[in-house]
Amino acid sequence: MAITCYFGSGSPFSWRVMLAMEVKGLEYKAVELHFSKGETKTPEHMARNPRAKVPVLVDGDLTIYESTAILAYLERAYPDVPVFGHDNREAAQIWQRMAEVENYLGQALTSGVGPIFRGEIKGHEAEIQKHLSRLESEIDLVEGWLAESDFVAGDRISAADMTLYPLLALIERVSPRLKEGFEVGFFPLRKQYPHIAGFMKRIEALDGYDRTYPPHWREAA
Ligand SMILES: N[C@@H](CCC(=O)N[C@@H](CS)C(=O)NCC(=O)O)C(=O)O
Repeated sequence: MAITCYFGSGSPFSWRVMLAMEVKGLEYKAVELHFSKGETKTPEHMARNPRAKVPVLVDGDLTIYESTAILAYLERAYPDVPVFGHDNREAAQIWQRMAEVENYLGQALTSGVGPIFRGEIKGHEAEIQKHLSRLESEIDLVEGWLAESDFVAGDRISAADMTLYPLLALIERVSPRLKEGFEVGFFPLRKQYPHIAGFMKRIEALDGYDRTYPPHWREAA
């Protein structure tokens, strides 16, 4: 087995890489690094990624980090099942959606939820609410995309879906906590957004989806 993926449970960046490998039908070894035990900060891991983050992919003598770069690498190295489209047009659409998801929805999620989980709410309520409202607008946009097609960049699954799904799953998981102190119009996610609900179900029906599911979410369930 040539590919090893170092991942963190619940890390949306790790999850997207694992989904891509499942869709591509690749064999890989998933090695979990526990954030709570400082396993991303060991000298061994920092030699793989000096930023002390996951995911990191090791394929033979290549070590690569940053999830988007990993997705692009997997596509070049293992093109049999494409996840970046079949022609220039599809590729452009997929990259556009990926960038939109990452730069707007992903950013709003990180900015809105980060301070809450770091216990940094006091004095920042208005700012957090602004990010959560921005997040809601982004979710509205995604619902519109999914009203038009089964996946976010057309009717075939792509890297854009693998980028989006783990963020939606995270939003769904953290929403009950967010709604304790903030106005969260996107709760419950699947009830408010039927097209997103259908999309999530399609991803969850993928072969190998279970292997990508964050282990500690399962334990907590
Ligand atoms: N831009 C990076 C983000 C990776 C990232 O932020 N990973 C987080 C987990 S979601 C991490 O490893 N944090 C290290 C830690 O919390 O110890 C990517 O796309 O791979």
